[in-house]
Amino acid sequence: MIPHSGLRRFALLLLLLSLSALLALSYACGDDDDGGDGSPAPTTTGDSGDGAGGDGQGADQEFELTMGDNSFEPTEFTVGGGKTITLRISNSGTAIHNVRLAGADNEYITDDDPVSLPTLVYGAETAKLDWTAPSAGGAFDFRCDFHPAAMVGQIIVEPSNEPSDGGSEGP
Ligand SMILES: [Cu+2]
Repeated sequence: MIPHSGLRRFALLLLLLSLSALLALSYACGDDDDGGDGSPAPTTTGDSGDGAGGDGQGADQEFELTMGDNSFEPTEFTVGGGKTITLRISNSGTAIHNVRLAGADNEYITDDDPVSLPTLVYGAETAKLDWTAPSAGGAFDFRCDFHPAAMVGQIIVEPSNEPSDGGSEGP
């Protein structure tokens, strides 16, 4: 009988050779364009949470503001200076409204205007508006940008007695 082991060994050797050739080839290729396609790291991972932006974690004072077609109810709020306030807005009408607060400079369409979120409040929808009332106090206008003649109001901020630099709440 002729042993087949010699043939088998030859075949194995061939296989090994071709394998190593393949390896060398792929290694060379991979060396060429390193980092080209080898890093499919997705940069936009989905942490698109809904809570971004400090949603409702306890303003000092909260108020309800109802919109109609076309009016606000109420049209005046009194808040404390230096307090964080949240307006809970609901549109009981059918038209689109919003709330724009004139901000600390009491001028509309400036950088310090807080605007309702979302900025367009559709009929039967709700929104909110966050603001930190200036410690110095004053009267600050708000309006609906779509109906600036009919839908206006004011936030009266009472001056804060607390020292502006301190966190002490002495009597
Ligand atoms: Cu309006």
